[in-house]
Amino acid sequence: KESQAEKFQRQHMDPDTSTVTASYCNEMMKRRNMTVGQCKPVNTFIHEPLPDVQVICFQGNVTCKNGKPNCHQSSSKMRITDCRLKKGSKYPKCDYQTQQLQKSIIVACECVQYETVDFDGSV
Ligand code: PAP
Repeated sequence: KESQAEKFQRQHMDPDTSTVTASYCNEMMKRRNMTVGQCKPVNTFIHEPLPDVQVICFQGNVTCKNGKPNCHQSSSKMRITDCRLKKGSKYPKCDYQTQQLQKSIIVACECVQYETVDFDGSV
């Protein structure tokens, strides 16, 4: 079974893409299996090396949106792409708006290896 850390990487990690096109989210949301059964409404991809994302678990501690205490905010800005389902898009045709941003990100971390398990937002 897919671990929480593996799920985080599938849903949020894309280190090798530097420039995204308008169709990026439509392609990536499908390729990473986030359009199965329903269109995942909002998702962020991170274009930074995995180790640079994992060390966020040792950076500023913040409260998660769900009230848990295990979230961390990156001390530097990261290259990210926000994917947002367009109004009127109907499953199974998942049509996304693609927006490239540079923001500090917030992730949840768990376990002794301090693995990133949840993308909590960007600020
Ligand atoms: P997301 O990363 O876009 O939020 P989502 O699949 O909603 O994707 O969440 C990833 C996992 O992190 C969820 O667990 P699951 O895969 O077993 O369903 C979610 O419950 C979990 N999660 C959310 N917030 C936290 C948190 N603060 N600490 C640990 N796990 C969390």
